[in-house]
Amino acid sequence: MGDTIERTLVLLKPDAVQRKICGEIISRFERKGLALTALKLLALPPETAAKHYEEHLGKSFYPALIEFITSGPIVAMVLSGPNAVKVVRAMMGTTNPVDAMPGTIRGDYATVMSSNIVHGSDSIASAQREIAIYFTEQELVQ
Ligand code: RTP
Ligand code: MG
Repeated sequence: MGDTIERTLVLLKPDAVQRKICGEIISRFERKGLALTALKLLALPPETAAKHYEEHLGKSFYPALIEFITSGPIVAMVLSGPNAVKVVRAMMGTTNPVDAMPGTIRGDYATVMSSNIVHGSDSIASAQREIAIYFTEQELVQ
C-alpha cells in the first residue's frame, strides 16, 4: 500500500470553540504535516447535524449528540495529506476520553465522551460523504 494523499473532514466541536483552543488543535494538525484545504466557523443547523450523524439515528446517545453538536458554533475543516484519515483518527484518540492516551487530542483536552472536542471521518468513504455536507467542490482550495 502506498501513502495515498487523502482528504478528511475534521470538526472542532462546540466545547473546543467555547474553550478557545481551536488554534492549538489546528496547530497540532499543521505540525503533523497535514494541509488546510478548507475551513469555516458555523452554527450547525439541526438538519445538517442529523445528516452528519445519520449512522447513529436510534441509538440512546443520539438526542444528546445532536443537542451538543448544535449547542454553539463549530469549526469545520478539510485536512489533506498522506493517509490523512487514519492520521487524524490516531491524533484524536479514542471516542471515550477516559481511555484516550495522553498526547492525543481527546487524551489531553477532554474528560467525558459527550463532550470530546473533535470529530474526524472514520474512513475514506465517510470522509467523502461528510466533506460534501460542509463544503462545495469550489471551497476545497488545494
Ligand atoms: P465522532 O464521530 O464525533 O468523531 O466520534 P467517534 O467516531 O470517535 O465516535 P462515534 O461512534 O462516531 O460517536 C459519535 C459521538 O457520539 C458520542 N457517543 N456517545 N454514550 C455513548 O455510548 C456514545 N457513543 C458515542 C460521542 O460524543 C462520539 O464522539
Ligand atoms: Mg464517528
